Amino acid sequence: MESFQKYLDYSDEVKSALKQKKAVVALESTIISHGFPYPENVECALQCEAEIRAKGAVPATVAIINGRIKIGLNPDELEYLAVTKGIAKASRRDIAVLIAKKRDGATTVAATMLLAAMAKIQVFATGGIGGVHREAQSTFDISADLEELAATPVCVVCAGAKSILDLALTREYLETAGVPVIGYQSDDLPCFYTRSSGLSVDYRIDSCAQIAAVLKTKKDLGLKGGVIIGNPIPAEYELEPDMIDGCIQQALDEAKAAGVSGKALTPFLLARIHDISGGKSVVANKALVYHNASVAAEIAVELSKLEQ
Ligand code: PSU
Ligand code: MN
Repeated sequence: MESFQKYLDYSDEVKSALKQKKAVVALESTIISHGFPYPENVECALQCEAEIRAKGAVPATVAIINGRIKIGLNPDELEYLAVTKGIAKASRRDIAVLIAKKRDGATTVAATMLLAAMAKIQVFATGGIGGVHREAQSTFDISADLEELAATPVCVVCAGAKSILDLALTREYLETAGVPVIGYQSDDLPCFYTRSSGLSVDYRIDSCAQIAAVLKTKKDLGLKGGVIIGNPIPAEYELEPDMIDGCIQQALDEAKAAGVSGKALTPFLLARIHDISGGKSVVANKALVYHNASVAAEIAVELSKLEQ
């Protein structure tokens, strides 16, 4: 047994699925504790799990609770992460400290990828990834999610990234890091609330079976690093670009005026966009996350067929 396994607690459902090489999809928990207001956060977490089950896969929401790495949470644990104030936002750098101090942590994309890889889970669904922030040329604010994508072999199904980031620089970073950016039924990199960022993806792939074939090939070749699947928000939920861009700009201006930086910046912007948009951002955010969960489950099911 690898030395890290003693830190991991698997839910019974996830443990038996992994043993039988059945499809499993990881989900992050920062989105629960810091990405949505209550009660939408717990509603979203439960519905993501339902979407994954509906496609015949098993959900594994990842978090750190009382110093234990949880791979698969029960509804009480989801509720705990949703209602408890002050749960740490846990990225790669925080994991060992939180565990040694027996604390709780809501895992970001970076931390969820790395813990999913320890658990041998290859597919992960989220809303949007972190990236290179606007004005990173002077602030150096580049999400640890990108470093993790460079290093850790997990496929991240997302709706691209929000334009709180500099998406063109994020794209350049991913190219340098050797991370394939694949559009699912899309030629363009999605922009979270809207279907296109105006930037292209590296490859468009229209079927989950074909995406699974890419993942299998990459694994067989021993290539390090992740894969991004950009899955655009369903058209009926897409927000009007000028409206949402205005909200994002206002949130960015407020963050600057208030001097918010570091790990607090992304949660601050998400909460402000929610308020400024009068809740419209949350409706769109839920819809795109559910779609990502569903597509991720289809990819995981196809991948499990290739690995039987
Ligand atoms: N983007 C979103 N919603 C989120 C996040 C990003 O639209 O909830 C969260 C994810 O957990 C992501 C993290 O990994 O924020 C990135 O934070 P930072 O920019 O501080 O690295
Ligand atoms: Mn940052």
